[in-house]
Amino acid sequence: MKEFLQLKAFIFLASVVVVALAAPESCENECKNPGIRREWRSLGFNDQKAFADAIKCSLHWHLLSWHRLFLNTLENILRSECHYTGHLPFWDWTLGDYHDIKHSYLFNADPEVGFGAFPGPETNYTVTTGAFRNLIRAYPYTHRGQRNYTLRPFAYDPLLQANTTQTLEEWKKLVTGSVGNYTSFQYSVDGVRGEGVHIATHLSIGGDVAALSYSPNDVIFFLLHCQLDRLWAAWQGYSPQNRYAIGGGLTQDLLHYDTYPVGTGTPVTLDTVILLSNLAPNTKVKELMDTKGGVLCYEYEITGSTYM
Ligand SMILES: [Cu+2]
Repeated sequence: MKEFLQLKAFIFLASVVVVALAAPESCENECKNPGIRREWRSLGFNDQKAFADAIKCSLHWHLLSWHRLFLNTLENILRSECHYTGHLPFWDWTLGDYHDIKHSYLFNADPEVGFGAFPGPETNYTVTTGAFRNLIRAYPYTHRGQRNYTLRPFAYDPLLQANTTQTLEEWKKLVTGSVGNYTSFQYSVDGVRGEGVHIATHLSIGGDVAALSYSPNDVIFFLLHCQLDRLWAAWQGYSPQNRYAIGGGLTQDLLHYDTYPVGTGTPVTLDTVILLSNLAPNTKVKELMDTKGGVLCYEYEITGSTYM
């Protein structure tokens, strides 16, 4: 039961991602030249290395938020503090990776641009290869990053495979479903019991990125969440009814989770103010509804799963 409550809390925090998008308040400028967020594979070695180097530079920042503002803030930090001239990359698992996530392109041992091969019990699932192998994570105790891939991470349904959520077919279902109903969309992305692509991806990779309160310890977190941000943007673009749809509540009801999977209590509206500690100005949800408007100015590279 405790584990399930943790999972629910995990889903809640994750849900803040979609609800809690923020952007700085000054946005009178038009977004004429949006930054392009690219799929990792299309970056090429030099740009991959530039990202890896910038991430290593930036990681003295300790951030624990999971939302569009968070990613935008990180992107700004990489560019302003770490001499990074690119934009955040995303990981499009529908490009075939889902057949074998454990051996997918990103998780390779290259010392400069690899995210590290999946480790085994001999290192206690500590990632010992890849560009980020030497990063020490301070939370919740001093350690090197861990991962433990589990194809079937759901205790309540031992046969359910996480990668069934990562197919192109599932992606299209999410983008084209829930028209005009944000709550239903987020519900589908998370799943009531973590069976949606968002939570399933976290849980199957395992280790740090599967942890409720410190999943950003693993750099793959950022590429994973860019992909989810891209999914949301695709859904927003699919129908005019989706564009400014928002929903859910500010309070999580764990006792009636199935009834209120996206929160209850004070409803989240376009005027809800998102707080990101003091890392970014307080921002209203409506300033985050357009990746090329408000305080945001980026778009996603077109890939095989772009479906709008
Ligand atoms: Cu997440």
